[in-house]
Amino acid sequence: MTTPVEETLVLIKPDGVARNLTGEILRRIEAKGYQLVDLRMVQPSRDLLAAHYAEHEGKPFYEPLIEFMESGPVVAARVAGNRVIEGFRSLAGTTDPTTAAPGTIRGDLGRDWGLRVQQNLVHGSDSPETAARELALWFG
Ligand code: RTP
Ligand code: MG
Repeated sequence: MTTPVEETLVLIKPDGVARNLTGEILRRIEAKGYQLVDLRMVQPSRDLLAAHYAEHEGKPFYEPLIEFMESGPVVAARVAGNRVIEGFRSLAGTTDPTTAAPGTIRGDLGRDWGLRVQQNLVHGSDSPETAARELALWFG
């Protein structure tokens, strides 16, 4: 079985940065064996977020999601590894941190204090096409 080396875009969302979890999240990525190829802290513009989340435009959670993502700095990482696109999403856990499995970033570190589902600490690209598009957006 081949294990293609891929790159993915990981974002540490404003809740992760505000809660001082940047180091813990990057530690988990590195501990898995993935490479941090590039890293930057960004205060994302609405235009960048609209492009990033274009697939969700018109959905009920779109506006709250954009507002949340604008609410503070985000750490963007270009991460490389064998099947890292799927692998990072597995490391992150399911979208809703309330039900994400223990051992995952969202399951271990996500909160269940009535906070909104978008406050789920991280983003990871979901396909090679998405990864290429998103890496171009965040890293040019
Ligand atoms: P991500 O894109 O952030 O890696 O997360 P994902 O694939 O697991 O989730 P996706 O369906 O792409 O949704 C993108 C982000 O929108 C927020 N969301 N809120 N029902 C809701 O209120 C809702 N659904 C999704 C989350 O922040 C999710 O990560
Ligand atoms: Mg997604």
